[in-house]
Amino acid sequence: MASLVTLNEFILDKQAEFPYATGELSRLLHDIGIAAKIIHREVNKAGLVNILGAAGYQNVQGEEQQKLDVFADNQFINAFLAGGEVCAIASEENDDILVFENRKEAKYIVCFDPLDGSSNIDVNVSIGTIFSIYKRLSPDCDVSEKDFLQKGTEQVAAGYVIYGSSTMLVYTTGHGVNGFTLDPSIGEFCLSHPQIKIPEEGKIYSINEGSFNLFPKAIQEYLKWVKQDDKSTNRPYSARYIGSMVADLHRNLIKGGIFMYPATTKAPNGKLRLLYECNPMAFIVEQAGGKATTGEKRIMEIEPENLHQRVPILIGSKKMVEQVEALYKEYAETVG
Ligand code: AHM
Ligand code: MG
Repeated sequence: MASLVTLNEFILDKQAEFPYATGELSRLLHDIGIAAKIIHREVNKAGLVNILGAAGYQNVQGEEQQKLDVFADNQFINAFLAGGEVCAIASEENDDILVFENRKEAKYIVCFDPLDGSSNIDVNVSIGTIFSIYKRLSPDCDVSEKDFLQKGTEQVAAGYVIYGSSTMLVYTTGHGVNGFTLDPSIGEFCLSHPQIKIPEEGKIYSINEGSFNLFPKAIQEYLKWVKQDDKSTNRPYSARYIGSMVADLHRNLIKGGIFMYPATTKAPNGKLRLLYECNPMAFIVEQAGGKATTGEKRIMEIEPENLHQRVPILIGSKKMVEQVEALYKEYAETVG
């Protein structure tokens, strides 16, 4: 029987491949693994304890915060505070960046969504954590919001944790994507999905189709196309959408597919946040061989303007994303 490789062993092995590595990023990834295990524990007993439901106040986007959102946010902040490699964080749950005291020498900043898809908590559907790690820009001065407004191409590492039928941590440092499944009996994330590659093509499309009438023409035409019957192109495709980006994307990463949260006439920038939802997922999917775009521009090349900025996103199997991009181009030319 092949021996188990734990997340920590894997991180240390990778660090050893880089003779000048200081171990700071390794320690930071290790801290994220610890926070993820604590959140896993709470998510799993969420139905048992009085933790379900709203915390009674709203976050910066005017959405109601769930108790578990607050709990998860605090776990990550505590893990970074204890670790010492992070000088500041930005999170979906906090209006402004949080600068840690006495961490001026720390190299890294982290953007994260502590519990994405939180409207699914009360109904026992998979939820996730998303994180994105950058080097601070200003080593000698105080860290500021500017340090967070870096393009996705500058990410040092990114990943997500999915709290599903099992809990998994998937991450990249720009050398491929690896997935680790939590074995609760030993409390360790174990390498279960080495070098994940997203199939070039798939037959799953994931989108909130209830908004069909509000979508751009390119998306509407694609949605009509996927439903047609045509053996040679494997159509009709399968619709799969549970409203948890991490879970919807994780499935498509493994099986092949496209996830779309486009602009709508009501929300011209879409819904999902560039810094802590789209960029990290784009980094992972590109590292697995897929693509992520707004329809017109590569997600990771967008110059961020503010912390909670939203962008439209089409992400997944390369050929599927390229087909929708071609439709965007076609309809832009028709209008232009
Ligand atoms: P959240 O960050 O408030 O949880 O919202 C993000 C979630 C994503 O996980 C998911 O893809 C999307 O919202 C679903 O939105 P909709 O209900 O509009 O389809
Ligand atoms: Mg979110």
